[in-house]
Amino acid sequence: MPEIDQPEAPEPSLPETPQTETATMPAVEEAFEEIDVDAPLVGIIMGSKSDKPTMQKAGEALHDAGIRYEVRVMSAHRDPEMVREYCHNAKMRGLRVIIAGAGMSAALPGVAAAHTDLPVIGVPVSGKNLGGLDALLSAVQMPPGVPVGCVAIDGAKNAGLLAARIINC
Ligand code: RP5
Repeated sequence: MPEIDQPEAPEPSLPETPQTETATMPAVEEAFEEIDVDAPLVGIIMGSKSDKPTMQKAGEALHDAGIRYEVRVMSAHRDPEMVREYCHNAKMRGLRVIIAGAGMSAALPGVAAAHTDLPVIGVPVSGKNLGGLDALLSAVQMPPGVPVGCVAIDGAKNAGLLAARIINC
């Protein structure tokens, strides 16, 4: 095929950037650097590593809903200071919901709710004794003023789905 001579295109001229815009760019970049777009929206906490197989279902539900989450092991009784600090800072860090799972009458959901005004969803984890009834009562029978939403014993999947609904409201 014969080559067709193209008329030489004129050099594209860049629009002049106003001085003010150039001057403010570093400030804008700095502001954007401070926004962590990957920050988690849900904190999944649990009283022991032994709760992980049960609590994993909450993470799977959030993953399927496209909601970022983080997972931490902290016991209301063994690490009370860590729980206090985590829940106290949760809202400021951008978390919107806390899912707290614990077995026995470990009280993690209630202790979490005592240190944050974020919605706390309790997951009673079944243990070797009492089939999880102890954990269920410790989450569901909270005294007035310290609300904990409680799903079924080992109901971590519903906790994840409920957290997703709260976030998508
Ligand atoms: C609770 O005690 C935990 O949430 C766990 O379900 C239960 C037993 O903990 P481990 O002895 O397995 O660490 O605090």
